[in-house]
Amino acid sequence: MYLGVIIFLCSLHAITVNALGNVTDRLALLKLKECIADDPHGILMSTWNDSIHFCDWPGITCSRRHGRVTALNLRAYDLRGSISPFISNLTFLRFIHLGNNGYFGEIPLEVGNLKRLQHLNLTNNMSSGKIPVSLVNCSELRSVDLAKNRLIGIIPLEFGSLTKLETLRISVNNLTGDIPASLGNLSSTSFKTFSAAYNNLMGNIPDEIGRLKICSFLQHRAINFPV
Ligand SMILES: *[C@@H]1O[C@H](CO)[C@@H](O)[C@H](O)[C@H]1NC(C)=O
Ligand SMILES: *[C@@H]1O[C@H](CO)[C@@H](O)[C@H](O)[C@H]1NC(C)=O
Ligand SMILES: *[C@@H]1O[C@H](CO)[C@@H](O)[C@H](O)[C@H]1NC(C)=O
Ligand SMILES: *[C@@H]1O[C@H](CO)[C@@H](O)[C@H](O)[C@H]1NC(C)=O
Ligand SMILES: *[C@@H]1O[C@H](CO)[C@@H](O)[C@H](O)[C@H]1NC(C)=O
Ligand SMILES: *[C@@H]1O[C@H](CO)[C@@H](O)[C@H](O)[C@H]1NC(C)=O
Ligand SMILES: *[C@@H]1O[C@H](CO)[C@@H](O)[C@H](O)[C@H]1NC(C)=O
Ligand SMILES: CC(=O)N[C@H]1CO[C@H](CO)[C@@H](O)[C@@H]1O
Repeated sequence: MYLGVIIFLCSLHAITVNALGNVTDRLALLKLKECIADDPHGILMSTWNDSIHFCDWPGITCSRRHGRVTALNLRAYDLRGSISPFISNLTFLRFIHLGNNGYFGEIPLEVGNLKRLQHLNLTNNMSSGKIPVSLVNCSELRSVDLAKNRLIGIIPLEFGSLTKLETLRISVNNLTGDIPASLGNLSSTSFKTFSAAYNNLMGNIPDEIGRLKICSFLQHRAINFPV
């Protein structure tokens, strides 16, 4: 009798989570669409509508189990607009690829709420402002590619605590300051690729980073490789 009640409550809970979750996901995607000012190929404007389920919209992948959005892949759609902070409501998101578009404005700090995020690729856009420190809360991150944008400020030293990070590409931006020594702590984990060329970085390259297999500092000012 007790067991039956528990099973009933659990399945009720699962249904509620899904019912609320998929409604939140749909709303978040519509908010992302609202922030697109120009969609020259009409990809979002003419296909992201309720005639088909959002899991079947171009660029969207959902998990079979929960019917929640796990990947957002809008690469090279020539979209121009900003990234809505509502992106953080896609709580099952593991993969974001918005590369080769015209995204401008700041990367919303709310992205830091995406606890399952593993890959973030915003390469070749016009994102400005600072790299949000909140990304350190995405502890599952494997790759972060912010290359070819207009980012300013420093490389957050907190990135040294992203223990699953394999790739960090921040080349071709307008970043300043030092390459944080804390990144050296990653070299003993799975960290393999670090690319920071074409910025306004200064100072020494920490020994540990200099020993990484793939490492690019081309055009790094005041290069001072450790011997
Ligand atoms: C959300 O999930 C519930 C329960 O599985 C389902 O009845 C409903 O149609 C779904 N709504 C959307 C927009 O997917
Ligand atoms: C809604 O999207 C479908 C494809 O997903 C498209 O064929 C249809 O024309 C769209 N409807 C409107 C009103 O844009
Ligand atoms: C979704 O995201 C927005 C912006 O970050 C936030 O204001 C809102 O409370 C979030 N939650 C839901 C359920 O929409
Ligand atoms: C990380 O998340 C915690 C808990 O939600 C929050 O208090 C903290 O401010 C976040 N850190 C950053 C750098 O945003
Ligand atoms: C990001 O996307 C670009 C373009 O699709 C690709 O060349 C690059 O390898 C990606 N970055 C990572 C870290 O996967
Ligand atoms: C980069 O920043 C410097 C110093 O703030 C500024 O003088 C320069 O114009 C910027 N370059 C680009 C390409 O934004
Ligand atoms: C590296 O990690 C250790 C142990 O967590 C910590 O004490 C140390 O301060 C870190 N080094 C840097 C440069 O952040
Ligand atoms: C389509 C578009 O505007 N892409 C831009 C993305 O950002 C890079 C770097 O800022 C530009 O070179 C691209 O033209």
